[in-house]
Amino acid sequence: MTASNSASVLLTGFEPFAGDAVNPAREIVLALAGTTIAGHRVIAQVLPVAFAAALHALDAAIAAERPALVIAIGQAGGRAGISIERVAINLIDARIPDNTGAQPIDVPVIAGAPAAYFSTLPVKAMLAALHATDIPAELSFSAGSYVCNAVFFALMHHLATRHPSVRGGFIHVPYLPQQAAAHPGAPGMALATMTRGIGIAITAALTHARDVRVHGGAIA
Ligand code: PCA
Repeated sequence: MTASNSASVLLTGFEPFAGDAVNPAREIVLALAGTTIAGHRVIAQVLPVAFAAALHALDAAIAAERPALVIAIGQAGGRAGISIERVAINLIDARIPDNTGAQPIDVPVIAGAPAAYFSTLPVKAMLAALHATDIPAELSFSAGSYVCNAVFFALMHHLATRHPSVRGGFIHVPYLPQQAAAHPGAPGMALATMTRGIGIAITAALTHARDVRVHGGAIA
């Protein structure tokens, strides 16, 4: 294990998928690339929406950058707020094919790995920081069973087994307004708002070595 580059944060986003022309996750990470947040340089990596290739690209980016913190970001059309994920599961069950046509049913992300990992980000501190603003945000207990969850799981397994001192996690974001307009009933959020919100979440993650102890959760 080599030392991390304590001065950098790796942010990953995704290319568009499911017929959409844009993915807000890509736009957010490109907007934040090269900026400095809480003394950490932001490095952006756009991942393919492809089960195998996304995991390879993620591993390569972590190996190349040795970041102090890794946050993967994806689009969750239909959600209304910035959605901080708590749990990654070792399961792929693809409702639609990925961008290479692969559509696995009920296979593990990584065979032999644990059933699940928790985010190691201070999720409640991040949520509190967002709730102190006008940006809608929530905790989520499922990142789904598609490429985002697979990247989240692979990220947590990679860090747990190779870089245990490096924290990581996943955040889902809503549709952009132009996407929401094409999906009647689905909420949208402006790119500037999402980008500001992700910046606030990253700042909270970098400035809280431990999470805050406040009530959260959901009854069902
Ligand atoms: N969202 C998808 C994959 C890529 C993305 O941005 C998901 O939630 O799995």
